[in-house]
Amino acid sequence: MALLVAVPFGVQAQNKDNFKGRVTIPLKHGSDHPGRRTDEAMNRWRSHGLGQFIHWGMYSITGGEWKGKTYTGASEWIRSWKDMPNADYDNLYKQFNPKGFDAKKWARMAREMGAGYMVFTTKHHDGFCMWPSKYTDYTVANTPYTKDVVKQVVDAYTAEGIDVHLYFSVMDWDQGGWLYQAPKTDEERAKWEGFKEFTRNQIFELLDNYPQIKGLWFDGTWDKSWVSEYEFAHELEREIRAKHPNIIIGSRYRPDEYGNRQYDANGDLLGDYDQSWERDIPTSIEQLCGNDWDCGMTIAENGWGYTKKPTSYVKTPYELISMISECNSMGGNFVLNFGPDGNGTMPPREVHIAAEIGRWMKINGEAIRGSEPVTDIRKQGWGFMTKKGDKLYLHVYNKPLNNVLRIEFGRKTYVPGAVKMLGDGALKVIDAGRNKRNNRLFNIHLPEGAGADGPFVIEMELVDNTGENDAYQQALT
Ligand code: FHN
Repeated sequence: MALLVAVPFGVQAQNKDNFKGRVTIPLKHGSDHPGRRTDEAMNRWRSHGLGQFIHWGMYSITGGEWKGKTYTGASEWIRSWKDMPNADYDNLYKQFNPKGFDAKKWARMAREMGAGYMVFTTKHHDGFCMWPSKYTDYTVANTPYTKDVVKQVVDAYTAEGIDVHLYFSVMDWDQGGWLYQAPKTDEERAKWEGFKEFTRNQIFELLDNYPQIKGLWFDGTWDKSWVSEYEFAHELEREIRAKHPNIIIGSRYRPDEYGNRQYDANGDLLGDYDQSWERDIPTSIEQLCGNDWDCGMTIAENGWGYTKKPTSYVKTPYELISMISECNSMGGNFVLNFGPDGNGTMPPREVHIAAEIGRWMKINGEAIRGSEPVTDIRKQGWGFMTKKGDKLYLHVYNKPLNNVLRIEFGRKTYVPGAVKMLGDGALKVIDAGRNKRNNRLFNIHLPEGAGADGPFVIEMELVDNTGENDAYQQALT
């Protein structure tokens, strides 16, 4: 039975680190579906395992530099830098004529990398629209390029079998109506109402123009102005879902009536998946409270748009591949961001990373795509686990020095059937007895050169052992 308690305005939600649903308070604008969506569209999203994010806009022209100075913040935020005059930024679109842009080439690269879906920035915080929106002049139609970028991306990726989700920033620095605080004066209220209508129109324009998209990826929803619009945002979400019933919308989109974002006041997820793991990976699956989630990751330390010279550490393919395994071992999708330059060209360092990930995914992708997390086998130090049906996948990142990999199964759970290395041959497994908990231990003997080429995956058939009766007779201690 629901326990009714009065919660003052401003009460914070139990967040993802806290216990979920300790008390239940009546919410008009809380989660619409506590628990995971299990329809076909959501099952498909969940099965992707790996996605691609692309940030492309007018900030890609500057690439983190202006008039010989380097901006050390996230390059797509350069307009907010003191050394970048707004007027200069706002006129960049007059130069936008990306001769190197070939959406089909990007889509092939993403497919080769093993991405099942992609997220594309239709409009970032600067308000520039990469599609010819009829609700503003600040669009690609008014650049020398003139052509609809979003359409080319949607068509090219869809043709490669890659699902497209459209990124849309609600915060819009170009529109005079955008506010950071809730409107206070009549004049502000009038402008704000106009802005809300503009936002609604643009979202429906995207749905009308590109009906084949699978999701909307909202951003820029953190300011008080939007957070106080829980009712409007909820109603808009209902309208979006009525128009596009299977659409996938993350937890960043709308708050509840107490101002909670991502999770409502009852600790239930606001949206179809947890979008709060940006550039971050949970330390345990328990933190996710059973929710779907994704991890959007930058290649550099931070910054999503093109950077001529990265001012921070650039992750290696090895590190990124390990994140793919790690996220999937906890049931999440890993979405790696790419930032093409103003000419539409992918930076060679990012092309290299995509190719290296693709090389790994070609051999090991079956341990990622459609995989599920493993919750009934103890996590072990050599890496991560995923599973699919009766197949267990051991993602090995820390190869034991003796070339013998140990796996421990709980008593009356499983024993290994056939074991092989993906992309290679069968492996010898030795029954290594039981430990004091009467759990079963098995030693997998690795070939000499295992790991020379990077992380590898072992596929193990799981054989049911629930009927096992024998147990080691313990001495009393
Ligand atoms: O401010 C943006 C940032 O530029 C980037 O677009 C990321 C992508 O998830 N979202 C915001 C920060 O959370």
